[in-house]
Amino acid sequence: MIQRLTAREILDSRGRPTVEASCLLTSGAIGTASVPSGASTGTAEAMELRDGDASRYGGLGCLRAVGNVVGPIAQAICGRPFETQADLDAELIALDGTLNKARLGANAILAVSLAFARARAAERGLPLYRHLALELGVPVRTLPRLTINLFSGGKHAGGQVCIQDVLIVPTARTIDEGLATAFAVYQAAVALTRRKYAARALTADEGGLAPPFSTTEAMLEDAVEAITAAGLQPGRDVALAVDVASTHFYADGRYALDGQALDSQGMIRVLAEWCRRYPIVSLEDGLAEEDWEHWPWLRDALGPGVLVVGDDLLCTNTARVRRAAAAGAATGLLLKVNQVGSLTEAADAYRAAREAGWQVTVSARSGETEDSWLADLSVGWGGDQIKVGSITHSERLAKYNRLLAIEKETGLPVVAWPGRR
Ligand code: 2PG
Ligand code: MG
Repeated sequence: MIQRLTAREILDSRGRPTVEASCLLTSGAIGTASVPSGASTGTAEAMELRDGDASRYGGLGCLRAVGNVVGPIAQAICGRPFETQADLDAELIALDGTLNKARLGANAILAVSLAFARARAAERGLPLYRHLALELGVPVRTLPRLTINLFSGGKHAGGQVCIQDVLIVPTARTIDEGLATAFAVYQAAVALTRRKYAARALTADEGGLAPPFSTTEAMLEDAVEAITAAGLQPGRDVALAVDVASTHFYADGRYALDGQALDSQGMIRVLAEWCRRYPIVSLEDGLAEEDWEHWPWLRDALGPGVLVVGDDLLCTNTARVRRAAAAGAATGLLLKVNQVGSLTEAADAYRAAREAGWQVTVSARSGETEDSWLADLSVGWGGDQIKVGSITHSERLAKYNRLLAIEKETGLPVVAWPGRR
C-alpha cells in the first residue's frame, strides 16, 4: 500500500527544471525517480506541465507538476492498495482524465509511475530490471546493443547541419567492450574535429561532438573516418545509426536538407543512398511525423538490412504503432516512456511493436537526469538497442555505468546484431 508521496523540482542536464518523486509503501520500501525531457519533440507526445511563469526559469518551472503529485495525486492514491503497475497507472490516467495528460502533467504522472516501480522492486527485494521484466511477463535474457552518439546537429547542436545525431553502434557482445570501442572512436573523432575543423571538442546536448560540418554527408564521412582512425573496421566492428529527426526541417511537403528543398521521394532517394554508401544499420525519423503516406516507400527503399525506426512518428503511442504496423511504415519503435507518460502505456506500445515483429530501441531524452532507471528498463523489457547519448556527461554515463553493473551481476550477453542482409 502507498503510504506517502513526496516530490520536488530538480534540474536536468540542460539546467531546466523537471520532476522527481518518491513513493513510500507501508512496508517501509521506498522508491525515488525523476523524469527526462526532450527538445526535438513529436506533436503527439503527452504534455509536460510547465509553470509558464516567465520570471522563473523562463516559464519552464515544474512547481505546478510537483504540486499535483503532493496534492491531488497523493490524495487519490495514498492509503490504497495497488497490486500491479497497471492498476496504479490506470488510476493516475483516470484521475488526469485528458488524452494527453494536460491536467496533471505527464511529468507529474510519470514521476509517480516510476517511483512506484522502484518502491515495489525494493519491497520484493529485486533489482529494478527483474521487477520490470516480471511486470511485463518477459524473461531477462539479454542486454541491449549500444548506440552511442558521436556527432550532433539539428536541435541538439544549434542546427549547424539539419540532421540531429550520428551514432556509433559497436558490434561487440559485451557492454564493457562496446563502451571501450565507443571511447576509442570518440577520441579519434575529437582529434579529427581539431585537425579538420580547427575546432575544440565542444559537445552538444547529449555529449555528441558538433563541429561545423559543411554538409550532412561530411558528418557521415567523418564518422566513418573516426572509426577507421581508431583502428576499427566500419561495418564490421562498428556500424552507424542515424537520427535524421526530419520533422524538424520539414514544412509544406519539403525537406530543407543541405540547401535543397527535397520532396518526399527526393528525400527517400538521399536516405537510401546514405545507407548504400555508409554502414548504417538503423535510420530514425527519416521522414517527418506528418509524412505518413511516404513511410512505407522509405521502408521499401531501405530494404530489410536497415531498421526503419519511428520516434516523432510514433511517440510511444500504441495506436500510432498499430497504424504504422498496418501501413508497413516502420520496422522499429523508439521507446521513450515520457512521450506517453506512464510505464503501463509504454509497455502497451512495446507489446504492439513486438506483435508487429519490430525491434525496440529504448531511448533517453536530450534533457536527462542522473537517474539510471532507463538502463534497467532496457534490460527488463528486453530492448534490442539502447540510445542514451554520448560517452560523456554524467547524466548519460549514469545509464552506461548501470548497464555495466547489470552486466557484472547477470553475465548476460548483448543481443547480436542481425547484420546487414
Ligand atoms: C530523439 C531524442 C534523443 P529529444 O530525438 O531521439 O536523442 O531527442 O529528447 O530531444 O527528443
Ligand atoms: Mg529521435
